[in-house]
Amino acid sequence: MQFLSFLDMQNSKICIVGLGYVGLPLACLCAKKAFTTFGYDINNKVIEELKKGETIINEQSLKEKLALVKDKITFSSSPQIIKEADVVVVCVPTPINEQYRPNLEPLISSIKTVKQYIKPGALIILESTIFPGTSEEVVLPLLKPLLLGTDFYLAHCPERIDPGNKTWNISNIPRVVGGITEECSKKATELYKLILDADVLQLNSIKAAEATKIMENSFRDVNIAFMNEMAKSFQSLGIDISEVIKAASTKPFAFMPHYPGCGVGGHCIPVDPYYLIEKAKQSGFDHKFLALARDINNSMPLYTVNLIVDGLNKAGKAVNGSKILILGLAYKPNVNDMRESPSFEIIKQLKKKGANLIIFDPHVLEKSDVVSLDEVKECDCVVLVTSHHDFKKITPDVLMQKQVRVVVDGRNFFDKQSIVSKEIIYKGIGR
Ligand code: SAJ
Repeated sequence: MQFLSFLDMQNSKICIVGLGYVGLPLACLCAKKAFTTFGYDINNKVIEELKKGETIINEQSLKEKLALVKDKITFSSSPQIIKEADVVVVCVPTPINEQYRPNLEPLISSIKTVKQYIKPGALIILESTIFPGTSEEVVLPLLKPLLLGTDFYLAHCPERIDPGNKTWNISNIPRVVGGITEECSKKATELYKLILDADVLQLNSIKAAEATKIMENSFRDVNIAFMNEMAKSFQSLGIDISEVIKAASTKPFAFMPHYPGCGVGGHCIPVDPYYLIEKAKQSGFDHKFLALARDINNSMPLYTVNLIVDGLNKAGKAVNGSKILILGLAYKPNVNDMRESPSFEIIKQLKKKGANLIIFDPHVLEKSDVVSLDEVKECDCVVLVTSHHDFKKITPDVLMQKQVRVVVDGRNFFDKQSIVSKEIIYKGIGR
């Protein structure tokens, strides 16, 4: 297959394997850029909804993009559709299991399917987050006896989707690409330069591309852990960490604010470091720092529960029997994604202590006990887990009306002074 040129764009066909929060935006973008675009997913329900121009992904901008191009994408749950494609982009989940070990099953089964139907000479691109070495040690062997450079080409372009981000989207986020061979790298780089309106950096190896995403997200995890440890320290010293972060941020260089919280959720940040930790172990290196950061971040839900215990005790109450309103199930603001959300551990621990819980997340009403805060007439304690914009309307007066005694602010979201001024006990994370 010749390198893709702009003229070839309309002739080349792209199949996206896995139509979740990574694959679906990519399929929409390819269709918008006039590629003949196929969308394949094993979940027939997902396919049926997409054929109607609907998606369970609760992101307005994606829904709008899908509505514009839905008739330009051929959606199917039959892998036969892969046969048509000159390019196959694999965007399937790579979660971790209970023991924090990478679960490559979805990737492995996808590759086996792709192998069965791949068009000779097609370019296979992996966007799923994988540990350095996965492409060469796991994916390549699965594609045997197909011949690299004849039957297929293989490259990795780590996904950088940030659901809900209004500034950075799949089209304008710069990307990095690495292939098994120079030719693989060039083909994949050429492709992304055609699809994206952003810089595309071609790396010298596929391992470098695999390591890039892991570094990006491990960087974020350790910085969050740093702030979580500072928060614990400042809480004991009576220092307001929010004020100190704001102060440190006035330094115009060499400081990058991150924020303490009741836990680190999502499908990337709390997951990706484990990929490197596990892989490095195999080569005899122990990522003490990454592992420590993970332990610190994993300790935050319990730290938050202890703040709830202390706050209620200060109000002369026990958790047992207290009415506690949990605000937020999603792992980050203004989305409905609950993966790895700290809310679940907090809820589990409070239930164990006999709390009477009311759960409310305006973005996850199907898992909420109430559909509006108006339904909550009174409660002893309010715990904010997710800083949804909707919660801005919870003023100290609203708290007073509901006879709230304690506020535990898991994201340092509320105005502490205004709450304290109403003689409501306030516990933040490091403030
Ligand atoms: N969190 C903190 N403190 C912080 C930042 C985040 O506790 O300072 C928590 C959030 O509450 C959440 C979790 O960490 O529970 C993850 O938050 P996130 O903002 O990192 O959100 P994600 O998981 O959607 O991260 C994505 C990542 N993008 C990709 O992997 C392609 C990440 O690399 C981005 O940095 C991040 O979006 C972003 O910047 O928004």
